[in-house]
Amino acid sequence: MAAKAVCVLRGDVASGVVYFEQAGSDQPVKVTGEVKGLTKGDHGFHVHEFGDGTNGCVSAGPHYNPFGKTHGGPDDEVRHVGDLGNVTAGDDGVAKVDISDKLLTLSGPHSIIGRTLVCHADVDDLGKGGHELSSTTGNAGARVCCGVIGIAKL
Ligand SMILES: [Cu+2]
Ligand SMILES: [Zn+2]
Repeated sequence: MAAKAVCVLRGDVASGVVYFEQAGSDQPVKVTGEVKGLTKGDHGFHVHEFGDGTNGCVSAGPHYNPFGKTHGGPDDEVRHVGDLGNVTAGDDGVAKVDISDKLLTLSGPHSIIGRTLVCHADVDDLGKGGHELSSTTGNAGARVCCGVIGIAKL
């Protein structure tokens, strides 16, 4: 069953709109859109566990990790479901998002709908940075914008 979702990211300076699309429950999820107001370079990009914005992006909790894995990059065998790696902003502060991910899903018990998409201030080291936070967050720093992933019209 096809499904579509949308996320409006908001922050003090950064913002964006990101779309999710899945042709069927066993198909990859296409993630497209853009985030603007970023510093030039790479920014960690993840689905976090909770759709809770009561304390800004902080109350979104940790990376969505229903299988109890270690943090990694999107192409790694061992990763959080929410680990989408980095998006890259150009001189204009805009990052184009164009990701296809085989672990995300928009249906079933591990659906990401109702959870929060977060873009970070710093680069996600994909678990390989040697920092104490590498294995949990990729040491990606502050949460510059975020939004709850909601059901969109097909
Ligand atoms: Cu994150
Ligand atoms: Zn992670």
